[in-house]
Amino acid sequence: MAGETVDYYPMWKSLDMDTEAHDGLLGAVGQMYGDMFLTQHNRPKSTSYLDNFATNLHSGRIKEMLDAKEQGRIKKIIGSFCLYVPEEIVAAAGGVEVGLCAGADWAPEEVEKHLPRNTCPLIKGFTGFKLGRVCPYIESADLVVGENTCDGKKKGYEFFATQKPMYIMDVPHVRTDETKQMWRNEVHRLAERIEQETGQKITADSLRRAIKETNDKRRALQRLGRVRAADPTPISGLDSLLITQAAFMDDTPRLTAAINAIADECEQRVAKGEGVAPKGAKRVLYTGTPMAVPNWKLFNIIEKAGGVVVGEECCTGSRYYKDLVDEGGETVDEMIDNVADRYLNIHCAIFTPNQDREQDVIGMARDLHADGIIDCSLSFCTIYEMEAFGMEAAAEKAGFPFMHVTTNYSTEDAGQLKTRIEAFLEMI
Ligand code: BJ8
Repeated sequence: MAGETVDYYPMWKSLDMDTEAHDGLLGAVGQMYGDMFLTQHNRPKSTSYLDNFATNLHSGRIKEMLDAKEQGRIKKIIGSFCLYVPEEIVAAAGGVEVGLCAGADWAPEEVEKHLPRNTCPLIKGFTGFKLGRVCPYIESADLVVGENTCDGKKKGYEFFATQKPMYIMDVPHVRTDETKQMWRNEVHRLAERIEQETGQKITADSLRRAIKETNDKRRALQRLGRVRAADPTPISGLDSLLITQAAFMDDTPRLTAAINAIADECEQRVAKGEGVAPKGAKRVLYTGTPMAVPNWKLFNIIEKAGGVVVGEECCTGSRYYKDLVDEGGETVDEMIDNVADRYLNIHCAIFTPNQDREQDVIGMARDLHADGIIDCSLSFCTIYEMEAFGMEAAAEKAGFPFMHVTTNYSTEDAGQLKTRIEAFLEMI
């Protein structure tokens, strides 16, 4: 995946990365990308943007951000691992927020010197990427904003903070008038911390612009989400997943334009009855834990087995784009409150009760004409594993066949998953 014309090694070395290990990572991910994405048939032509994005993920995109920082066009790079960290606030203070590497296993022996073996792969993943020095996003981040969401992350960040400068947000776990106010205060505190980091004050203009730009990205994703209701569906789940994954890493206005171009092409394909899978292919709604790059395993198995993923209710899916920030505020304080209110409505399993997530899933399954629901938890993610029972009952009540899967980042269970998914697709 390294760029062809520019030598990125000096940049990676300047970030103190282990370039030899990183070469191994890029080789493996490049191979996986080729096997999973480039073997798909009838992709919309405009998805070539995604191939380019993937090629530049650890090279051109990092250089672009570092160059922008050197030239003063962005002040700081702020890393995060969670949907509750508002990118509008970071952008309004002159920074850029990026999602950090967490989608693969790396340096497990090193990780297990600091974290229990039975820890969620996402948490072990980011710890390993840091200890192995193979993630240019982590290495180029000036500050990492964590959050007290699940117990694993909360405690995992205590070790991560020994490796990188961190700031932790306190996310409520229930929704009441009190916690709404507490969360608003928390987002105001984040704004102050980011201003301090970037040395740039958030103004009404800069925040209004950041809200509008991010809303435009979410609007483009909503548009793309809607075209997937068609049968045949114009774009694969794999490509759609990658587009949402890109939303955490790519330049916002450029990505928004690319998503709109993909949505344009998809709308034309729908009008012509063209699809990525044949009409009548079994339609799956995904729900569960997020899938960070390069965790494409499950979608690849579903789609190679002849199914098509038509929507994803997760943080690398609809939860990222379904709600917009109210664009109506006048003062910085009002706008920060609007940002906070939008983020408090993310239906993550850390909240209790969390029936709203069930309603989201059933609503999406209906709107997107899903034939069945696959709910997936990363191993040792207690909260999503717990919610799987209620989700199954909700799916049953609404008449949707349902399957729960627990998996991790290894390929060891790929054969078993394939067998189960083929049987599920057969049955629905
Ligand atoms: S808003 S889903 S990104 S917390 S899979 S690390 S929950 S043990 S990632 Fe998440 Fe924010 Fe919620 Fe979304 Fe813990 Fe579960 Fe691991 Fe998870």
